[in-house]
Amino acid sequence: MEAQSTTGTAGKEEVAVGKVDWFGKDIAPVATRLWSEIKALDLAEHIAELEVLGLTVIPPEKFTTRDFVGRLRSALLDMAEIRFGERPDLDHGGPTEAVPSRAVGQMIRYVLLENPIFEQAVMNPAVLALTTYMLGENAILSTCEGLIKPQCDDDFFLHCDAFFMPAPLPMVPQTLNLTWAMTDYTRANGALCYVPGSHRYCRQPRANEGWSSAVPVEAPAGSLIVWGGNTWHGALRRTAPGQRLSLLMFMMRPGMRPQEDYRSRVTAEILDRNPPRFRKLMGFHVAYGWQEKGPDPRFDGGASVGSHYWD
Ligand SMILES: O=C(O)CCC(=O)C(=O)O
Ligand SMILES: [Fe+2]
Repeated sequence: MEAQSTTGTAGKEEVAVGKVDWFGKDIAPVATRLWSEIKALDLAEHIAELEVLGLTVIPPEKFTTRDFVGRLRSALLDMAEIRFGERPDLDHGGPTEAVPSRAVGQMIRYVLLENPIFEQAVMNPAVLALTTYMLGENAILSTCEGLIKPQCDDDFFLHCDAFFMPAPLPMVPQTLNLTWAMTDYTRANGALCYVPGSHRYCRQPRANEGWSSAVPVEAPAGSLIVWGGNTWHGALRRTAPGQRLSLLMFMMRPGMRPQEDYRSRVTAEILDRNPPRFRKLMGFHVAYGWQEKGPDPRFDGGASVGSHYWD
């Protein structure tokens, strides 16, 4: 079908066909490219689970290797040792025994720029394809952090990751959590839990609401657990000895404010060794935050901006 004018105002020069304004981008090529990626990576069933249930688990053999997961786990343990002065003992507990909020565990913050393996984790093709499907090609990385969870007495409360957003939340997700399990997720190990279908409520749960229909997410080490920003989730208390370890990658739409600031500290070397999508994850296409001089010309002042679902 031939492209139509977007102005339609009689007597005015109409926008020329082929000359695309920011908000009139053609979605078809993006959708077609995304579908090819989804098929090639065998993710269609996971997309369906995200739509119907609000959460999906990608088994390790579908998107990674045992070797990569082993190296990622060691890199996270290295970071914990650097930050907390002692290497966590995943089998018997360890330094996180002292964390104030044991129900959620201890975060190992801002690890992305410390080891290239974390860059490779966020650039994993399945991570990117699911991010594009849920948040578009312009999504940014908000956090890349480790989480160590020790034995604890309390469940971690149900919530959805739509922070600073009042209800009703948009049905289209605004954030995406991709949690890479580094140890087995079982009930006794303090697994994540979630309420199937809850993403359709488009609001936070009220206090204690949802627990009667929450289900544990049991998954072997190496799995990628993915849920959108509307899905109600929490975590079960860990009754088994030892600690749960995971890598949390949290993505958001580009107009939102990332929790971890990478753009001011990512080096040219790191940018150069990664494909262009990495620059976007760091937010280099978002000029927001300008001062008297307006948008910094080093940033893309709008050419990347689109209004479509998969922009
Ligand atoms: O991994 C968990 O136990 C839950 C953490 C959480 O709420 C999150 O990553 O958004
Ligand atoms: Fe959460």
